[in-house]
Amino acid sequence: MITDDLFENDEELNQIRLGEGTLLIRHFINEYTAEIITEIETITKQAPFRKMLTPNGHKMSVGMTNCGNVGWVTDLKGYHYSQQDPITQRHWPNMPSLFRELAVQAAGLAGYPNFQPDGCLINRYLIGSKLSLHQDKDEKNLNAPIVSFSLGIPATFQWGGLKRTDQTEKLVLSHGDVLVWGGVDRLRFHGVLPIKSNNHPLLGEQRINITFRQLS
Ligand code: MD6
Ligand code: FE
Repeated sequence: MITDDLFENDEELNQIRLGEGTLLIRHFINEYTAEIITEIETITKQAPFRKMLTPNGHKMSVGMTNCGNVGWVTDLKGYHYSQQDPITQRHWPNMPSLFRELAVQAAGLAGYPNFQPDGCLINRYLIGSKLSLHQDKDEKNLNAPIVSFSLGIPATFQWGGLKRTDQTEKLVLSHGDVLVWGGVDRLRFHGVLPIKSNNHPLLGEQRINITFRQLS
């Protein structure tokens, strides 16, 4: 049937293989974004966005918080995962089941059928916020992928290689896009260029990125 074929092609067009272990799925969470934003509002009432200190004492320009069993934090002692929010000394808010379901589904599409996220880092970028080139290597289980949701105004993402000095490709991540990466790509360097002035109908002058991680 023609309509089915068109639909399938459409789905395939939205899936872009960036590397052997990496799949970009454009618009994957589009129809859930309003609900996701409501969940983020609930989470940030309990665990507000804060600008953390890097180990060498720089305040990050990105506001961060977490939900789930474990959350990523940085302070003068280094990067680590913690079950408690260092501001409130309480557990991080629960990971909403919608978040988990969508992240597990995206991981499955990308070829990671056993993804069990237990931590979820939520980043808030205002105009000018950036994230320097880094590797995500604080997770004990480097076999599990990371799943990343983008919401709000677009970002230019830098997608590098396994060495910091490797050339980077630029990639625009827009509202509703999901990026899944693991396997041979798991330790690639990556970053976010300073966010350009823009406005999004649901989030205004903000970009929110949610990354799901499996620690165990
Ligand atoms: C961001 N994302 O998109 C930052 N890390 O705002 C990350 O640093 C990231 O998207 C690991 C895996 C996927 C990511
Ligand atoms: Fe990262």
